[in-house]
Amino acid sequence: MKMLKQTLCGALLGLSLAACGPMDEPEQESMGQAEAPLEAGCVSVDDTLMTTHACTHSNNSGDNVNVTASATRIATAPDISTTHKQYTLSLPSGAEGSVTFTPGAVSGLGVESIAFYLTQNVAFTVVDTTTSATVSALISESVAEASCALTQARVYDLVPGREYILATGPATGNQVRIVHENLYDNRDRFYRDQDGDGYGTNTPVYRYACEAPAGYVKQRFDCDDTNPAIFNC
Ligand SMILES: [Ca+2]
Ligand SMILES: [Ca+2]
Repeated sequence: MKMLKQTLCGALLGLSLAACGPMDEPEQESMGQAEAPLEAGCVSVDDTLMTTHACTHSNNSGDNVNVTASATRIATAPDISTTHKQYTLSLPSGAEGSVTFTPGAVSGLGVESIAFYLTQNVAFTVVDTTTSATVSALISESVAEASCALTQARVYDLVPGREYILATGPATGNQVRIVHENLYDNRDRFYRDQDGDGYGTNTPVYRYACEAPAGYVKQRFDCDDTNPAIFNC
């Protein structure tokens, strides 16, 4: 499926965060996987520009919002849907706490892949308030970014406009911080490296915020991708 390509500052970290927003680009093929909310083969968001972006918010005190989480899983729990924020959740002592989250429509695909970054490896449950069902995480992993307190990532496919309850904890210190990112907002470009010299062709393939697919690299400028002795040209 051909789609209008959109990227965000995740791929353009030189821009100020205040300027974060989608930018139209020419149509591109996207490995035939653009239909899927979480693209096939996307198994990790560690070591991606999106994680770096989330850490930027985590480290910027001006992006921090303090929230007292609800002691019960209710739809009236405090909302943490605003983007480009870090939410510091105060949890009930020794117990879990709940907040609510409603994803915005960004991709136009009817489902949005949302990454929740956490500062602790604690229980994290997402409940759909429409169906009362618990939503399964598609990615649940540790992430490592220098000078960043975010150590965990959980990725879910969620319906835009629908309210979800996020229940987390208990946590050390009765506090956990959360930064959320929309994977579609953080599309990144990779280049096919057929000859394995570490340099790809100059034609980008866009993916949601994921690690590079097998056979693709982030470095382009291979003018002969059939000869590993020729690269950076
Ligand atoms: Ca190459
Ligand atoms: Ca080459």
